[in-house]
Amino acid sequence: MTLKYCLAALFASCLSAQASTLEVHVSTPAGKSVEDAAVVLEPVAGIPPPREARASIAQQDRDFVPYVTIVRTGTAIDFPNRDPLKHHVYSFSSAKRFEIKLYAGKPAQPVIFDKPGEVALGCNIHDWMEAYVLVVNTPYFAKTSLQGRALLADVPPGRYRLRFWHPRQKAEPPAHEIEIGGRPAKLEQVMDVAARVFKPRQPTDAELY
Ligand SMILES: [Cu+2]
Repeated sequence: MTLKYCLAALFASCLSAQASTLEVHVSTPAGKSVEDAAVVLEPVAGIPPPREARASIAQQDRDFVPYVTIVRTGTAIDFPNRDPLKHHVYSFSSAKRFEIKLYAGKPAQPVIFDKPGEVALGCNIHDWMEAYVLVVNTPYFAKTSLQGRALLADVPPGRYRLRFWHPRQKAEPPAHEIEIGGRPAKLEQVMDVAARVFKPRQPTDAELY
């Protein structure tokens, strides 16, 4: 095989893959950028085989970090406690019911998020702590930044169901099918999202709860 042939074959295989990017900007009806929205592309045909995935949601300064996490079904999530006090993380959501009882440091076992759906997290000790996990059946997803932008990279060409989700959405925008081709695509999405209301925090007491 000559070098020239090799390069030609490599070029052809790149062309056949033609992975592309989708950039989305999410804003409210009033035109304000929406942070923490999930942008999800579900392949209409042929979901790629699952791969082992790991994520982390920390407990830091008596809050969850980050506020929103998007993972693929089957992902193992660690809940490291970075505070010098104990947390007690739980969820009553049907997509994942669990609790990690009063603990410090990093629990030995991660929690496996094995069902698609939305999971609301709380802490038994600190009532104001809240965070969300969206579990999706696809490897193609992204979360919007403070500027309301999400970038989905390396998406293979094909037809996808595009859906949006936000923990404080007033209504989930209807999902619709789009075609991802060989070229980068951009689109705008409007989502009506309520402002975040922070529950009052208690001062740290001497018992370090
Ligand atoms: Cu806590």
